[in-house]
Amino acid sequence: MTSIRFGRRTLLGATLALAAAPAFARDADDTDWHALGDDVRAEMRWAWGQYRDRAFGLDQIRPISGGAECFPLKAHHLGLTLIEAMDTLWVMGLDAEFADALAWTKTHLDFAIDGEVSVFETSIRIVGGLLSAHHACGDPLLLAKARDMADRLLPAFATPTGMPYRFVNLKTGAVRDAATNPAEVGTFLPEWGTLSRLTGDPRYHDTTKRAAVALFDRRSTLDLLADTIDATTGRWLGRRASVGSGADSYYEYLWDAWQLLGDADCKRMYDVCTAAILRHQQDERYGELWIADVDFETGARVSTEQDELAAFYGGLLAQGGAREAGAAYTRSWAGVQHRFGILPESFDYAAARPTSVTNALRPELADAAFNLWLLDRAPEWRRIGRDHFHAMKRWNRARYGYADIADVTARPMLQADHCPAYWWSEQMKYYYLLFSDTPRFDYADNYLSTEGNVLRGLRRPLAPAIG
Ligand code: IFL
Repeated sequence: MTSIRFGRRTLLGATLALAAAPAFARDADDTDWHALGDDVRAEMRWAWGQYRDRAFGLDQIRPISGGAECFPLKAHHLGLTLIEAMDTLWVMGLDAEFADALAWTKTHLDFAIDGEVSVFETSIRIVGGLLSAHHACGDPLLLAKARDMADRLLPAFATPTGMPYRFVNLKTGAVRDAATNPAEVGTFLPEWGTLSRLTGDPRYHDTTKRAAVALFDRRSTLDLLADTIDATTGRWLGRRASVGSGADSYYEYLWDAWQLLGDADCKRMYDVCTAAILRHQQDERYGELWIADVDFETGARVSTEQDELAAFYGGLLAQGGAREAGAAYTRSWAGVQHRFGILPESFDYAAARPTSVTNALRPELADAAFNLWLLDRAPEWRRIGRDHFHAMKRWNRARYGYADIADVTARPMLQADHCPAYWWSEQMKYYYLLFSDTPRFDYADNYLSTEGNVLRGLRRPLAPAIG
């Protein structure tokens, strides 16, 4: 893998940029990290209390009005927040709250609904959430429910290429939408490989690996993937190579299949894709590293806009061995955080301005900071996570929970009445693990999915509070 080198001019640029950054970016590290971890736990407990009182068993609470909304089905609740929250509650030692969620899941969870869901979203959130809760407490019913859901998603993979349709009906198995993207083709193996390991049924692993390989086999001569593809014909429908929306977790899961399942094919595919991304997409400006969108066949730059979703990518690069590039990319995003407080949904690094000013309560920068910290324990990553948490507490906290931001450039920031269920599974867990040094987590040997679900590394207490 290649890594970037900084010249004198860019180093000078970086120094000037640092000098212009707000004072808190350079604070000496006098933070009481464990007290901060306690604060994260207290916020989780408070938000859970709001959800329990107003929306228990519903998919997502509306944090400003106290109402609720459905997701991933359109007109039926599956208790998504509860499923996403479970392993976070567990790792925080919120055992009574975990027990409530578990009891609801065992009594009420039913997937035999005549409605369609996104295969990708439902897998990372529901299959993954149930598997991580199973990892926490060992209850066999959680595994059975995860398997039931995977069985309902399986018909989507019955295409000539093995790449899945985007939507499937949970009851009838009817499928829709063959025009898909790398993330929705290849973000399955860690959860589905775990399912195969736990059930002894190889279909889950084999089906989802076939899909990931089918996409890789269609890479360009530059070893780049484009952003849209037809799952039935295998023909590319777009030309843009990106690490942002629609592509991001494809690369993450190639690495993760190696990390969690020891899959050497996936490691090789990850290395090939990453070498190409670093060769063709790195763009160094003003002492910052960005990953440009390029044409997948020519390598020509097509955009200097970055999705906020790509902010996770520095953590992945570092995990995969490109530590210097991963750290530099994460610092670029941290600079945007220092400037706006909360990252805008997309940002043009050449123009140094947001191209979308919303933020859907996103976890990606905290995710990268956590992964970098796991690798080297450098305090700078904890400080990025701390600033992310403090800004969230300041701007996203609403009457009944945490809310999206409609405009990160407004002061005060404008909130939106939405709390995505990933909030319960992702940043709250990343912050807590980053600050608390909890004995419930194995910091040396662990695996967190793209949704923050812990599939390896939960440590059960000697005398479990939960049976
Ligand atoms: O569902 C979340 C997950 O991290 C993902 N994409 C986006 C969501 C969070 O922003 O893979």
